[in-house]
Amino acid sequence: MSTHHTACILCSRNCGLLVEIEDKQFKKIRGDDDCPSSKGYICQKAARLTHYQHHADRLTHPLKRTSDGRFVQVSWDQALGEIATKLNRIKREHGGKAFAFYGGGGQGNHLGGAYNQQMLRAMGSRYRYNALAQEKTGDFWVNGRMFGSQKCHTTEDVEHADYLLVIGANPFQSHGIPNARDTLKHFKNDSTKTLVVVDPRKTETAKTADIHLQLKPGTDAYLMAAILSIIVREGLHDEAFVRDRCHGFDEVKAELLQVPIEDYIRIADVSVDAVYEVARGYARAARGCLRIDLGIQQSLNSTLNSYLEKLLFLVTGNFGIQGGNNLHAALMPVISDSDERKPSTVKTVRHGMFPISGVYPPNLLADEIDHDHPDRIRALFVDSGNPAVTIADTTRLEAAFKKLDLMVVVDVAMTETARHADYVLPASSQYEKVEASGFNLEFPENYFQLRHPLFEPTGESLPEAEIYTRLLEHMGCIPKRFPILEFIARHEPKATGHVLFLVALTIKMLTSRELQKVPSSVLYRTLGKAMGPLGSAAFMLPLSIFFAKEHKEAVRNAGIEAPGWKLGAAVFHRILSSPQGTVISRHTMDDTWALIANADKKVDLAPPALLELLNKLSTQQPDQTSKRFPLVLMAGERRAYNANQIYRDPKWRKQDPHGALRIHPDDAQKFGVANGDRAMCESAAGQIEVHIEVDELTRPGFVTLPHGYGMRYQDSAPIGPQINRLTSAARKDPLTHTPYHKYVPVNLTPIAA
Ligand SMILES: Nc1nc2c(c(=O)[nH]1)N[C@H]1C(S)=C(S)[C@@H](COP(=O)(O)OP(=O)(O)OC[C@H]3O[C@@H](n4cnc5c(=O)[nH]c(N)nc54)[C@H](O)[C@@H]3O)O[C@H]1N2
Ligand SMILES: Nc1nc2c(c(=O)[nH]1)N[C@H]1C(S)=C(S)[C@@H](COP(=O)(O)OP(=O)(O)OC[C@H]3O[C@@H](n4cnc5c(=O)[nH]c(N)nc54)[C@H](O)[C@@H]3O)O[C@H]1N2
Ligand code: SF4
Ligand SMILES: [Mo]
Repeated sequence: MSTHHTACILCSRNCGLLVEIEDKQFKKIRGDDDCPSSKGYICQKAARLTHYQHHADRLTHPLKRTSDGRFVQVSWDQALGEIATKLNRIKREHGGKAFAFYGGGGQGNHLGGAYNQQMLRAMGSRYRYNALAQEKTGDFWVNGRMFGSQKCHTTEDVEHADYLLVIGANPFQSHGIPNARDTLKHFKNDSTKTLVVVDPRKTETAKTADIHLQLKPGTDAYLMAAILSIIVREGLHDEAFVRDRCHGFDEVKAELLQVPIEDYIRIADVSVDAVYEVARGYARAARGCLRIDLGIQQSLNSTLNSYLEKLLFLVTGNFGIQGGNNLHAALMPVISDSDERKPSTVKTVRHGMFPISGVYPPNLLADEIDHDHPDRIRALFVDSGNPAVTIADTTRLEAAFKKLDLMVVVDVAMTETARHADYVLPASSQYEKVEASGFNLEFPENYFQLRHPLFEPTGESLPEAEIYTRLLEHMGCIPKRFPILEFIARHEPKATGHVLFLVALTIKMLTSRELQKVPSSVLYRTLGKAMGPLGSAAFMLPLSIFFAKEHKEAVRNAGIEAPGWKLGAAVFHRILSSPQGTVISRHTMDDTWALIANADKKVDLAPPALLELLNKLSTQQPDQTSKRFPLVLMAGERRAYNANQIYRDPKWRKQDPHGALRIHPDDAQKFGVANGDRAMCESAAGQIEVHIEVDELTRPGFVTLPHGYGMRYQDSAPIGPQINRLTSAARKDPLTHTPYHKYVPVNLTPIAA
């Protein structure tokens, strides 16, 4: 039996864990008090991680699909050799645009991203599709317009807030904020703190709130516009803040003064008095904080919602303060900047869509594969994602997969997506290799945790660093050996802070444009070799150097000391030697302003495209139900026993085995269904069978199905709802193409027992 530091990989919080292992198994899993961010906290899901590490659908060998549709076991050399030949041929005959990559990292595995992104560069393609463009790209696009870069990502200092407004998020179940349940309890028990929840369902979070605005689904833009209008009309905005720190307040104010407050509140169908109380309470709070998530990002007006949400904390001056919303530093960039106004922007062939933060919307993937243009997508890599279940319109996507010349899936498990692939490549699990999460979105302190391997790899599985480096070798994109660099990496004394290696590396890279496309693999095959089991993290040396250069003072404030340029190497070594996680920068509140990308360090409150969206709100149709589809389905609710597509064995669940459809008692009566009944749920895109759970907490007219079901375990039928058979790729935000997963008009018919 041995004890190790590691982390949970089930959501973006990545809580630190202390685990006891024996016989290649987790024996005990608990929260790690030494983890600087979670400090011992965990939720009930982490204790079940054995169901991720060991299950019957783990991949153990590379697989190839034969002409009769079966998978046969092949050697790594055969699989990678054949894939390399096919990729090189596709590139030669059709150019890089024929290649697309999906995924690249889940909730806890972002090291692999440094390796798989090289595939795009090697193929000469920009088409990286990712789940972030199913949720957060509206937010990123707005950040680009307001702060000057899509990399300027906002975070919330919930812990220190005295007034917390939660809109369209259920942190009790989904987390996303530090130690969510403890933090919410804190709000409940402290009479000086106020919690407001805006949600059509009385969620676990809403139950702890002082005020719950149980609005009509899809009407948040009206509600937020009304709140903002009250604030400016009553002069509750922060005059000095909008004058000194922002541009464009007068234009926004003029627009907000046009808002018909009471009409908009009526559309949201909540109490007028309560809305005034919230507007005044939040604006007057010393430390007002806003937490939002999918409830507004995956519903009607999602890009506008992202704008209004930011206006709320900006016009009230709840930005750049303790207990407010802030920007943050990041060591490993999960979000990049790809302003579509740059001439170098590559648009998709069929829809002419540009990337946001470097990623293209999953909603368009099927269309971009399945069309007649010679530049269509012909080869697809999927890594760390299960799009066959998680992208809108499953049925359409399955048909599109059949049109591909080559489909490769890199995963730890036989997924619904892998079943469509030509080659399935087994990755070692996140506890069998060195791993890390890039979701370190914290301010003023920033953390990083490099998890060390706990178990031997399952079967012949390999870490992504090895899979992609070998594939690039087969493709002829990288030599197998770097004798000089390997020698220096092995023999350079620690005291020089890697300077000899870095000089030699720079000279080598300058001599070859081909090598510049695959820098992570070069580092992996050189410095990585000298790092033993942590070798895949070698590419973090240059990242640490950039980080230390940009945030010198904050790094020193975190207690990391080294002279001059050696500070970066010191960050790198602090990370390598802290498997429990470590603080890497400690900022001052004022650093928020330095993180703004606009040259004058001010925020643009009135980007024309966003003002126009606000202006057009009055012409929108706020209710998109119809006689045929009278209910609004939230397709994808976070519950106690779902965790994206990470747990596959249904035995991990202690409740809700069917992933029931929750429906208000009045609706249950109206539609002739009762607890435990089966019913057919139908949308314009498709239909699925569901189990009924009558639920007083939801709003009449609003029904919910959980996210994270629909997997086939050991070739079973899908377990629980495949919700994306009900969603349509065409129901989406017009600008960003993010889906309206939380607003799917449906009908329900009972199935006779
Ligand atoms: N248990 C669990 N936790 C998870 C995950 C998981 O699968 N399971 N997944 C993780 C991931 S990838 C993500 S992105 C996050 C998402 O985390 P959240 O966004 O917090 O989770 P959801 O349950 O999808 O939606 C949040 C809330 O939006 C509400 N909502 C629906 N429609 C509307 C609306 O029109 N307006 C408003 N104001 N609210 C609305 C729902 O009732 C719900 O309570 O969760 C993460 N955490
Ligand atoms: N209708 C509807 N659809 C939704 C949502 C919704 O609310 N409603 N939510 C959306 C959101 S917010 C998200 S984030 C997505 C999530 O959807 P996906 O990104 O498709 O799902 P994940 O669970 O993140 O996928 C993780 C995959 O990575 C694999 N994996 C685990 N560890 C490793 C590893 O170390 N290496 C490799 N190579 N693979 C590994 C797992 O086996 C799994 O197949 O779903 C989206 N889809
Ligand atoms: S699921 Fe999220 S909140 Fe729960 S233990 Fe894991 S990382 Fe922490
Ligand atoms: Mo997500």
